[in-house]
Amino acid sequence: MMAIEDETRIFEIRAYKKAALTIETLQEDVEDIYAKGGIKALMELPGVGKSLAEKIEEYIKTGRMKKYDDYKKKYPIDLKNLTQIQSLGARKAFRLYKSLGVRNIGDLKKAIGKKKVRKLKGFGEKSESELAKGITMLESGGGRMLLGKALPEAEAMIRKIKESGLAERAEIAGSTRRRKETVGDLDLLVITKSPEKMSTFIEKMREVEGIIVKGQTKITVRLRIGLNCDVRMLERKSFGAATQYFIGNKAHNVKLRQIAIKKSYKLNEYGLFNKKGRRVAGEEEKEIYEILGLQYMEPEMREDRGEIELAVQHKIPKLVQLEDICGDLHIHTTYSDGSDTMEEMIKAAITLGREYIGFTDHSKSEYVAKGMNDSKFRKYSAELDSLKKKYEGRIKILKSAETDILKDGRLDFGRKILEEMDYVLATIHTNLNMPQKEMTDRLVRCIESGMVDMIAHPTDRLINLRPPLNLDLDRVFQAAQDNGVVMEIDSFPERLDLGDENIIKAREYKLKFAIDTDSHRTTHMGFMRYGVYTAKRGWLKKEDVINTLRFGDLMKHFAKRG
Ligand code: DGT
Ligand code: CA
Ligand code: CA
Repeated sequence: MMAIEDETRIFEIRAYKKAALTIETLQEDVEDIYAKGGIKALMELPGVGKSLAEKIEEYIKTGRMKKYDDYKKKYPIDLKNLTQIQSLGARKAFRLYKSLGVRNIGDLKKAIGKKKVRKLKGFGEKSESELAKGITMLESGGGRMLLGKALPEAEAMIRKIKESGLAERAEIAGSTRRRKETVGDLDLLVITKSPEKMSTFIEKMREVEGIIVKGQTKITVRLRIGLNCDVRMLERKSFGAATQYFIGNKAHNVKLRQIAIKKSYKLNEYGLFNKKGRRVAGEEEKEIYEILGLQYMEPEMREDRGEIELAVQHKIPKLVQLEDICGDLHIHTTYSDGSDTMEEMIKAAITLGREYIGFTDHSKSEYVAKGMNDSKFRKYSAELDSLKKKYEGRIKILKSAETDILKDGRLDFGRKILEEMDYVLATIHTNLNMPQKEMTDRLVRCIESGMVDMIAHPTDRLINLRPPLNLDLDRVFQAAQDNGVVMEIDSFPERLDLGDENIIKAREYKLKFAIDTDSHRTTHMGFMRYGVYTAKRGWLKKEDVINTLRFGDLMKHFAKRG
């Protein structure tokens, strides 16, 4: 709202954003910090000065913030939801409000239906249809939340439940445990001797907005982040069976139960029972698979995509793990649209124990991301060279750039610059609406050029926001196999690209993958785990992923390609 009112207050706006980010990424709840140290403790937080600390205090004390309320009165627009629509920023939303009275997505749909938006200055027919597409995408998300948002919430709740002293054990189940890219609701399982007290504890958790249903051993609540959460309270002797059942998915469970029946057992969420009705397993999940003669598999595989058949033959692959990852090959800095410097990113990578880090700021065509022209690349390159020396022995630094693939499949940088790079990362960022044949030709031509090593987020989709590029992926993967070009698994929670289903498709080809974070600030480096989860859901092994290679072997891989 500040931006709508006066663009020139950029520094003030930035201060708010910075403070918001600090609070969002705190290890401790800001209310606890305030309770312990008052306004002084707030002012010690990075980016929080006196005036912001006072506003935070006002909010903690009263649940309101006058400045915000005043703005809200002045601009009664549901900016939060409207700006979720791809291609709609705050200023544009304000123009829609001023000229058409659009306050929310419903109003916007009506205005589009009456073809009013296209008549506005600066909008036109094309942007009207873009907005309509954006709304459809948003709504087809069906209220499913990104794993990157749901999982940290579930983990925080589990931590608090454990700390309550009321639980012997607490675990995440459901799609969140299977690490599906989006989740419909959270499922938590708790062993407790006092379900009633546990229920009351859950009700009072700060994360909880209200109760939906409350039974003796199950409570369903609405979370403030906009998600439902089922918490089931169990006894120790059936915890494993419940874990197996509620991790799911449903189709996997149905198959497992059929196997149990064939072997004269009965399987349900309470345990595995023999013909006489005696419980033969139930406390641990692993026992159930074992007694049924199946090899155990991690939850990421349990989607009924052939894993049970493999488990019968004891041929479950050994999946790649987060600990196998040695480095990160997709990193942005202040040289393009990142918000931290090279050196800040390097230090963060060292803290995470990475053996190497590859820098990939944008090239010039990506002007929205402040991409580098040739002369800026020279500076970037020189700074990388000096940092390589400075950090010798602590971390290996690789030089690259996220180079735009132009409409005709050529790259945005010339040969001379490309040759300076340790590897070339390329991607499509512009002209996203080409028909399938042209789009595929464009990417395949690039892959066949011999100039690239890796394609970043190959489909360019944004989950719930933007559909994937219209590509014939079989042709893309075939070309990648023939030319030894690596496909990226981008770990950014909104991207996860390639996603699990496309990885499964890609596995039919002899391809290598790289799991990268695409970090735009130091805190993004922790997203690596989401890429690994996605790779596991695609059944990838360590050998399939090039950044599990130690630095020397990785360099040999790139050197072989010339
Ligand atoms: P979601 O919430 O849509 O992201 O997906 P899930 O997998 O978390 O599904 P949810 O929350 O409805 O149920 C959690 C698990 O409980 C599910 O993965 C498998 C199990 N489950 C639920 N309903 C049934 C059922 O009717 N039969 C069987 N065998 N299992 C079920
Ligand atoms: Ca669920
Ligand atoms: Ca559920």
